[in-house]
Parts: sequence; structure tokens; C-alpha cells
Amino acid sequence: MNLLSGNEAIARAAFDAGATVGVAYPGTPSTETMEAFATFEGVYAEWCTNEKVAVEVGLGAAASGVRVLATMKHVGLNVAADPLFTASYTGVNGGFVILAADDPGMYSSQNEQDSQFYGQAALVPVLSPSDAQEAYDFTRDAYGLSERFDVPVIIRSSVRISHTKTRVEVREREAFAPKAYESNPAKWVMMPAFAKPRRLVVLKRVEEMRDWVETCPYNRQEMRDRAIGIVCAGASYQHVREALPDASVLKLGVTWPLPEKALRAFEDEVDRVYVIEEGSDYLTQAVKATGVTVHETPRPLSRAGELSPGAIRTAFGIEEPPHRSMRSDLPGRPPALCPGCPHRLVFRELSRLRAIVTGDIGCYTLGALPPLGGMDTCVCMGASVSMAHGFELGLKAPGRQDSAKRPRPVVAVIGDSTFMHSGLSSLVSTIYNAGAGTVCILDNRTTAMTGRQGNPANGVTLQHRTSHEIDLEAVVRACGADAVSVVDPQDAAAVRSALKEATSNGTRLDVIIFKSPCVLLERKNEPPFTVTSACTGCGVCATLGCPAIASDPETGLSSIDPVQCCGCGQCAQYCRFDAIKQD
Ligand SMILES: Cc1ncc(C[n+]2csc(CCOP(=O)(O)OP(=O)(O)O)c2C)c(N)n1
Repeated sequence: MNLLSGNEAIARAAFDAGATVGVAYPGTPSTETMEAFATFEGVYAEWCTNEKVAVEVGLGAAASGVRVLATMKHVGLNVAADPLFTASYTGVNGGFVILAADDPGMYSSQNEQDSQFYGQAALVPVLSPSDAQEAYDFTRDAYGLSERFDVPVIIRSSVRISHTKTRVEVREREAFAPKAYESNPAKWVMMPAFAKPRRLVVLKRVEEMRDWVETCPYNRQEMRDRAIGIVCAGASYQHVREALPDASVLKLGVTWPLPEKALRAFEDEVDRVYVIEEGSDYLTQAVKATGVTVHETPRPLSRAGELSPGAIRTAFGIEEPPHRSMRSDLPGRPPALCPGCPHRLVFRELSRLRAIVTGDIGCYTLGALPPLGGMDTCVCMGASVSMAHGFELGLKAPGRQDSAKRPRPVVAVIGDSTFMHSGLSSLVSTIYNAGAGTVCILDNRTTAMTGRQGNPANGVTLQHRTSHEIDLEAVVRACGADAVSVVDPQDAAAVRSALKEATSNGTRLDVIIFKSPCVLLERKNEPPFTVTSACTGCGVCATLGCPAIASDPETGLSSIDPVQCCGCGQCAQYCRFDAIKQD
């Protein structure tokens, strides 16, 4: 018996099923899955540059005949959607399981999505575990399923399942002998002449899976009070059991395809069928499409955010037991860049420049928050560079009423991992189309936001194999950027002059690589700085948003917390009164 998170259980199940290849791009709440898989003996695991690459590497390995695990967060599945949809046509050979970990409530994501829609759209089965034991069991069996139907299988998790530890009984490890590979262009070369017959194979497989799902062991009917019958899956099942312990439940383990006969049989057993789910109406619509009458809850359940037992009780008009309310005098702890973070001064200087900053996803997105306030947009990985090009085009478009005003420079800001993920192709497109502007690559030598994973720009691989560190400067130069510089982002004057120089020319494309390690990689154990009596309370140091700096609400005088201060000296560079000194 083991205490495992859903992510750890998925990794263990893949290993026990004989998977020997793991491919991923990190993303909360999926990241620990591949980190756990990588620790098992005899497996090969790698961080890929992005999720599309991961699924393609995985598909190649599966085609060769081995069992493969690919992991990603929900938005990663958007990136991987292209190979996924056609992998449904080619099939797999060795079992291919793809974890898509959803983030209802957006604890660490730019949007909420329901990955089950992808299964439905790509005609790929979706298994939705409700705890770590099911995460283990479903993943373990998904390999057999994948090979039986010759199709990738999606394990759809969500933050509660991925990160909650429950007791897991594991089964004996299977010795999986890799399957033979034989060339078969009619199955693997998806040009129209071959894809058309494969489409018929896909549709036939769907019918076979629809038969299988009626009797598969992952869907179960739990009969209790028959007045209320709830259809649910995943984390929602746990919330339903807690909120409505007496209700009858049809718990779905397979959420695409749905067991139509089992659903109709459940409808016959209960007075009213309700569907409880979080983040989308995928299941509601899919159950309705089987002909089952789905009733509205007496009060509506929000489609925004995570579900909770309280929200379900309220939806059914049941009074909520009183909660102890949180103390109102607790200090707020908004997210902030760490003391010493090499991203900080870039945003401080960008906000001085009044630049239009197209941002991207990573720790540096926090540069959008006050007091730095140095970012205008953040949409998806890689979008900073392409959106900057779009802004340039739009701002220079003829006939603009506001074009006479002093033009604001357009600056894209992107992290090293994000640049490698999808910023590079955007930069190539901008250069190809003779775009102008400034691109800042914030190279903190790691993928900090998701827990300091390696990436091509630092050459650290998941299993610490010898690797190549991709030379960002050489790559950008080879692409043909007009001007390329490498600047120390801990040096305020250097940051200021590099940005000023780059943004002063409206026709050039400048790339500045701000290179300095994340403080969590190399914490400077320098003595902390202190504020001397020369402080005038001007508050400039506070505009850096360093968590170690506080201002007295009455006097405005600054102070530095010696425990948080890492001795980086960023603030001292901004003090005009020389009042910040190192001990
Ligand atoms: C498509 C997609 N995949 C993964 C993620 C999760 N994620 C957010 S930011 C990020 C990488 C951040 O690394 P980097 O660009 O180096 O910036 P840093 O956090 O180090 O400042 C990742 C993997 C995501 N948001 N979207």
C-alpha cells in the first residue's frame, strides 16, 4: 500500500504497465508525473520543447512498438492537438497514454478548459479517475485498451486528482515485450488516399468502443435514495458523495465514449437525473445527446471555477453548515517576483519607457502586477513575440486617428523556456516578414515557474544525461535579427540603456537576451542590505516590488527584511540618497 498523488500514481502505473518512454513539457498540475516517471529504473524520460513535440516523439516511439507515457497540462493539449487528431487515424502499435491535467479554478493557468472535449472531437477514449487508486488502475489498463483499439488514450485528470494523495494498491509489474514494427504506409502516411480509408477504420473503432464501454468495469451504478440520480466523473464524484451522501450515482470512469444504454438504464431507476461537473457543460451535453432527460439543479451551478461540496449543496437548496470564517486581519500575500529575481529590473525599466509590452507565460508574468505594472498582454505561450509584430502592424496602419501622438515602443518579453517552446517560430515569422520592434528574452537559465525544469537553453535534461545547451544568441543571430545583445539584468544602468537603444529605432528588430540565473538556482548568499538614516522616504525602492522592502505607512521610510533580502543590490542601484547599504 502506497500513499501517492494522482500524478505519482499515473507515473507508477505507466512503469508497472511496462512503459519505457516518457515525454512531456512541464505544466501545472501535470509536472510531477514525468518527474516521478523519470526516477524509475530502466525508463527513458525527456522534457520536450513543447507538447506537440512530446506527442510526436511519443507517437514515433509507440509506432516502433514500445509503451509510452506523455504528460501535459490542459493548454498543452491545445498545442498537441494537431498530432493527436491524426494519431487517432494512424493508431499506435505500442500503447500510448496521454495525461491531460485540467486546472478548474485556474490555480496556475491562463484559462479553464475541459480536456474531455478533445477526446470527443478526436474520437480518442477518455478515462477520468476520481482518486489516485483509479488514476493508477485506469492508467495501467489504458495501455491494454490503447493496443486493443489501436488508439491513443487520454487520462483526464484535474488539479484535485493530480495533487491529492490517497492510498494506492499497486499491481505486479508487467514485462512488456516491445511489439514488432513493420512499414505500413497505408496506416501511417496520412495523405488523402490513405487517410480516407483510415477514417472508416476510426469510425468502425468508435462503434466497437461504444459496445465495450457499456460493460467496461470503470463505470458503476451506486443505488441509494432514488429521488436524485447524479451522473458524474473525476473529482466531481468526490464532491457529490460528500455533498449528497444519500443520492444515487452513476459514476463514469470513461467519459468518452459514454455508455448510452447504462445511462438510460440509470434514468429508469431514479426519479430525476442530474449531471454534476466542473468547468464546462461537456458531460451535461453528452448525456443529453444520449436521449436521457437531464434536470437543472434547483439553483444553478456555476461553470466558473472549481466545484465544492458546498456549491453542490447550495445548488440543491440544502442549507450549508456554517463555516468558521477566515480572520479578516490576515495580511494579504499577493504573488510577487522573488527578492533578487533577475526579471525585476527589466519590468521596472519597461514601465519607465511607457512601452506597449506584449508579455508571455512564466514567472515574469508577475511583472504585470503593481508596482511594476510593466505588461500589457499575456495570452498563451509564444504569443508575446507574434502579438508584438501584430501591434507593430496595427500601430503603423494607415488612417489611424491616434497615429500623430508620440508612438509608444512595442516590446515583447518572453522567458527562455517559453521562447524555446513556441517563441522561436514567432520570431522567425517576424523576421521573415521584416517586422520591427524589440524582443526581450529573459534567460534565467531555467523553467522557473513550473519548478526549475531544464530546457534547451540551459542544456539540463530530465534524467541528467549529457546534452547540448542551445546558444540563444547564436540562434537569434542566425535567424537574422537586426541587432542582438546579451545584457546582465541585475545591472540597472545596463538594462536601461539596452532598452533605450533598442526602442529608439522604429524600423529595426532588436533582440536583447537578459541573462542571469534564477535566484532559486543560485541564491546569492551575500550579506543583506539595510536602509540607513539617510532615507528620505521617497519610496523609489518600493517601486521595485521586492518582497523584502517595506515602507512605514506613516513616515514613508523604507526598511529591508534581512531574512528575505538575498543581497542582490537591485534596490541600492535606485537609491538617489545612497541610503541603502550592505551590512
Ligand atoms: C501550452 C502551455 N504549456 C505549459 C504551460 C505551463 N507553463 C507556464 S510558464 C512555463 C514556462 C516558464 O518558463 P520560462 O519561460 O523559462 O520563464 P520563467 O518562469 O523561468 O521566468 C510553463 C511550462 C503553459 N502555461 N502553457
